[in-house]
Amino acid sequence: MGVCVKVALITGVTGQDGAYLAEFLLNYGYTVHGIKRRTSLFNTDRIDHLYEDPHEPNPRFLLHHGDLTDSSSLIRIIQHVKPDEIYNLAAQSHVAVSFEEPEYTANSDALGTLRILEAIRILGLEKKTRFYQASTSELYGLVQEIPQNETTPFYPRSPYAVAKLYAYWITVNYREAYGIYACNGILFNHESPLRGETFVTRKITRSLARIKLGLQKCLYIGNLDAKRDWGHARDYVEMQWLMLQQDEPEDFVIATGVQHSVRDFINAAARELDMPIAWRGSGIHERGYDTNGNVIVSVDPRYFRPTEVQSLLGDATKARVRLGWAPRTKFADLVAEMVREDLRSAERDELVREHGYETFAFNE
Ligand code: NDP
Ligand code: GDR
Repeated sequence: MGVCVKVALITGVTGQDGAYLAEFLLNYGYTVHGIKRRTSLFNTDRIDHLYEDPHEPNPRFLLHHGDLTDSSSLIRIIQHVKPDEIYNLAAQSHVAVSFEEPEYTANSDALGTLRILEAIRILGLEKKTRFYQASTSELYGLVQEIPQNETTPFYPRSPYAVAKLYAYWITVNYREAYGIYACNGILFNHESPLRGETFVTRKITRSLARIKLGLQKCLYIGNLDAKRDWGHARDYVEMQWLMLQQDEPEDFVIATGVQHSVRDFINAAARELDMPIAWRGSGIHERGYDTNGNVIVSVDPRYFRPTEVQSLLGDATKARVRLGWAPRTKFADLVAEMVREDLRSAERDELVREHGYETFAFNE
């Protein structure tokens, strides 16, 4: 692509969106810096293909250790990198986990955003550095309008969503108070083969692929009737970039405008695997059976949330009209791609097992 001398800093570069965005920006000619957490095992699987040996001259992809809960690391990195654009994608992003770790979620997702905005200010980068905040459709929570757009009232329903509500408003406030070019992308659910294994879509495609090959017996699932507007992460990271290329900073909803239930997703993935499911029972007794009468899907109330977001459907008209953006990937293609990739990795595990080695996979 075209010649670009811009420098971007991505927090959460080791996550699903971080990986797609880093690849997108590198293809565009950016120098990309990423912040990763110190972990006891390597956590760079999603970006290993982008790795450049830092000993080589002029690497364009560089990683730094840092954490959203640690101002010192954020200030030091931002001072060193002096980025033209910061994409704040890092977060404790699992809604169910946020009920178990509410304080940590608030620290990283709410205060972490403030720490970055303050670093921009402390370092005098208000006029240089543009800031993207990964806001979320979870802000709408207990939905008060269908579909949801930029003016729909918020009603967060989890510690995660409440933390993200703070992050949303502190981004707006620093834009208005200090003239920072700061935007919220209110993104609806977006998935991919790189999606974390405990989010519902990936859990479904991974489990059904493993069940198909006899590596797992059953998919234990929570609320089958929850409805989401699911898009592809690859399409959505383009919008994150586009939002920072405008004359004036604004907030945008990004969504497909099409809604499916968790049950629809399971049925679609099972169809891809030629493994039709017959449903019987209801509520916590609902089960899905294969053609031999084996239970392969079972509702487990352990996965219910104390407060649930039952239904989300986005209206991305503003992004379409103002930025010329439209999602490219259809629901069926998203499901097919995720199933295909998870079947490949299940086949790898099957091979390993055939050669006498044990494989182990968490079933969460
Ligand atoms: P992931 O969970 O895949 O990635 C989150 C990233 O944040 C990982 O790199 C993770 O590191 C990092 N991280 C977590 N906590 C910290 C911390 N304290 N300090 C530094 N880094 C941290 O999320 P996604 O890529 O799916 O989402 C990206 C962002 O967009 C998140 O903020 C999410 O809340 C938001 N969002 C996501 C949507 C979606 O549908 N995917 C929709 C709307 C918003 P590690 O790899 O070490 O765990
Ligand atoms: P969500 O995504 O909470 O929308 O947050 P998730 O895939 O976790 O849940 C979607 C819906 O499926 C229901 N569900 C289950 N969810 C999980 N994880 N595991 C299950 O077994 C299960 N069974 C049913 C959930 O109750 C829910 O209704 C995601 C994250 O990426 C956030 O960071 C992001 O902000 C929002 O999407 C938009």
